[in-house]
Amino acid sequence: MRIFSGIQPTGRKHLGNYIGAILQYVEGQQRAADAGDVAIYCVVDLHAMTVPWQPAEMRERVYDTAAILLAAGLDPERCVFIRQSDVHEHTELAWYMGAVTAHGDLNRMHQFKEKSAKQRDLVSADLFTYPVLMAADVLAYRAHEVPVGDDQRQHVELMRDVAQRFNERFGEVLVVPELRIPEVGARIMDLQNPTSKMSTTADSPEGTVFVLDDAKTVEKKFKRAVTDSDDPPRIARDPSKPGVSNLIDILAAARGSSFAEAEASLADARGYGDLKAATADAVNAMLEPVRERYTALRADEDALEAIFAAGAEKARAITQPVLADVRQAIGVGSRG
Ligand code: AQP
Repeated sequence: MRIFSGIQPTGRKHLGNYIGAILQYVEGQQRAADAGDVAIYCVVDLHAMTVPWQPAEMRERVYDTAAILLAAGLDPERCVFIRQSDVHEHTELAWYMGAVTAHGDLNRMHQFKEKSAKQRDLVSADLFTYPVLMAADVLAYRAHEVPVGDDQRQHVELMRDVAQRFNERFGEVLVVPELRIPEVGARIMDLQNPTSKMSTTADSPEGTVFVLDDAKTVEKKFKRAVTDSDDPPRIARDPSKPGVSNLIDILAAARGSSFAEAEASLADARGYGDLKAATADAVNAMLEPVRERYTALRADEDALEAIFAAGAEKARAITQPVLADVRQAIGVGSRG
């Protein structure tokens, strides 16, 4: 059982990224190893080029993200940890996958619609074909499982269609991967606007909790979280109570418990203040050790580069034979 997932390089990974993706990565590296296989995790710098970026900052943000992931518990000895641009098979396979991707399907992608609407100068072709590169990222490893948050559901469905179409036309060369969304915390919402997902680009500094926020800032953001005005308060997951439901989800994910356990633990709460305080405490308990480890890891860029170099070598040992099979199947390159 092989796992692949990618994460964008920003220094400001938020609680949604942490709960929806990073916690799953840490759990997945052991599960893959127990099954005699491997998990591959990738900092996707090429995806970060689909919207305006600063060349001087790109590497810095990659190091920031790498240090957050390692601080969270990724172990480069137990998983394959790479920077996307180091493994050229991703981009080569993206070209081949483009040949079996329908333009109309790309046009339907919600993320393209949302992100293209925000661009002032240029809506790049790369923003449009982003899901093709994402498909190639996964398919190059014949991964079986893609752990992501709920917002990536449509992209993973597209990658499954692409793999199926390729296999129907050229033979069973690629593995059709499965989506894996966490049971608790698949969609963490903005604390100030709990009907929108917590997001890097939402420009909601008070509603977004960053992994590297200090404990006081985390407390303050939860204290100000939008909940409800009903009296007496009702601490329950309910579609009519998005703010309260979101806090219960975060509390459960941060404690590693079920929703029901998180709700039950607040049965004697006097008001939403107790829910906010309990959630802030649980989040700080989860993130404090990560913040501590981050500082030491981020300080040593040479060590981070060495980890990427070793990861790329392990990655290529998997991707090169897959690319050779793909080239053979589609009739490009030498006879082999
Ligand atoms: N709010 C969320 N709840 C649960 N999971 C989430 N993810 C993102 N937001 C939430 C998951 O995090 C992983 C990495 O996402 P990314 O590489 O897209 O990183 P990002 O660009 O920093 O994340 P955002 O906030 O999703 O960006 P924008 O602002 O562009 O929308 C993915 O598995 C994702 O599902």
